[in-house]
Amino acid sequence: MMSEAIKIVIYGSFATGKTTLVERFKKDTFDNAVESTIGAAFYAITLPLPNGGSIKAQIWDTAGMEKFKSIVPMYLRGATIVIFCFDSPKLDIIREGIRFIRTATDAKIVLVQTKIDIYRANIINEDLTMQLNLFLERGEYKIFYTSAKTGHSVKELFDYCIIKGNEIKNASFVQEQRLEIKNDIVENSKYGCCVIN
Ligand SMILES: Nc1nc2c(ncn2[C@@H]2O[C@H](COP(=O)(O)OP(=O)(O)OP(=O)(O)O)[C@@H](O)[C@H]2O)c(=O)[nH]1
Ligand SMILES: [Mg+2]
Repeated sequence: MMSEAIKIVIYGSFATGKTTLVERFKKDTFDNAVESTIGAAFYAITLPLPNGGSIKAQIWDTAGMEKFKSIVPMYLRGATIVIFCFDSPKLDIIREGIRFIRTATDAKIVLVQTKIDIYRANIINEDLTMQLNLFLERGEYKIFYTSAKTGHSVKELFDYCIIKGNEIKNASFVQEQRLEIKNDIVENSKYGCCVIN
């Protein structure tokens, strides 16, 4: 319906695996010694659809280093989807991250616990798992558990984000069209009223 690319922003603390995740999706590679991101990196993605069409996405991979924190909101603005990455599933880190994202955008937030190949073994604390699940249900957050090392759930994550982002964008486009038509009707009826008087 729309040709404009959807904007997806990857957000998360230093070394949580944001760049490695998008590199796995884009190039199907895994780099043990990837360099820390400076500012942000940009990826253009085209997702082919089974019906022959395609969806274009702009993916912004932001820097997690503390010194870049002040410029991250600039990238978050105008996003349709924010992929929020964390490696350790601590509730206070997740809450704080969501608060930070919300200062810049009301985009849909998709949570991603990265490095599941190493962190899975650490989630033996049942209390923490229960608290996290409750929090996710209440906030209706979608969560993916990924490993860029093994490739686990990486394609599923990006496919979901691109397709969902496209749906959200199309829905808001239809909403805007409706508003424009409504405003036109109001304007015309005002004009008609003046002519009669
Ligand atoms: N075992 C394992 N290591 C990973 C995984 N994803 C990333 N890493 C490693 O974690 C380190 C940090 O990865 P990056 O992708 O640079 O993290 P980042 O979030 O982009 O970091 P900044 O750009 O500094 O914010 C690298 O050494 C990666 O190889 C994973 O799924 N499994
Ligand atoms: Mg990076």
